[in-house]
Amino acid sequence: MLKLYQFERTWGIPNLSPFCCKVETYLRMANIDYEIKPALPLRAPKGKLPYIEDNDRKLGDSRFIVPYLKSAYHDLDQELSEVQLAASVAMQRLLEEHLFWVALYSRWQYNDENWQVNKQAIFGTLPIVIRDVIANHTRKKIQQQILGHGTGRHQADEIFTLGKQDVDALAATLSDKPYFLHNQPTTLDASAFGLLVNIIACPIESPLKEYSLSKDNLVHYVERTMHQYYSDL
Ligand SMILES: N[C@@H](CCC(=O)N[C@@H](CS)C(=O)NCC(=O)O)C(=O)O
Repeated sequence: MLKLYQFERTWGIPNLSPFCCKVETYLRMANIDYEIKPALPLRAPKGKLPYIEDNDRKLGDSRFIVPYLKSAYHDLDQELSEVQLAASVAMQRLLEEHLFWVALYSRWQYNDENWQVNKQAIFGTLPIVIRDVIANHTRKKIQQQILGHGTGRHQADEIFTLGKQDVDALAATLSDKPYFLHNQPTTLDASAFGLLVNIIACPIESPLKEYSLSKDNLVHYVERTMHQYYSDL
């Protein structure tokens, strides 16, 4: 059976990584059997989670895993037009390459309260003697990545202004539809749910979360998807 390597579940959401959550949600939406292997990124083929193992194949990065699932199992996007497919790619990039960084900033850099909550969720099970060393080392590394991406070069209010623009774009695109592009879930829904549940339904407080909670359609979308695909959690 296909194995999905991802972080341990926490916070009552499928995964604290939007990308792990995206892949697991795709698997569930497409009715593909899988087994979860809790993991840390150390052994991942690209040093990041998620990755999968299937038929002696190891594959990292949701942007390669999902196309593999589409061709080997079930393509959730098969009924989309070329224009819808293009919109799907563009919106996934907004989520995963832009809004993601604002969410990451909220957890790892914005304030100490959030950092403590994040630290406990990710490193809480490590032996106490090494916990702080590893957590602080990882925090520095992630903050360097946020700086390298460019997001970390702005002030907090500017970063959240950028994030709110993405949230507006998502809320307007979803509008009052059940899914982003079609009358059935597609890859974009797996990606959008993966990040939105991580902003709206996790205990990381920020202007980004506050603003997202003001968008009723996004909040209901997250609740519906949780209910429909993760009633076991
Ligand atoms: N583009 C990758 C991103 C994966 C990613 O950034 N994973 C993060 C967790 S959200 C990770 O494993 N980070 C560990 C690290 O940077 O050391 C995907 O789509 O899967």
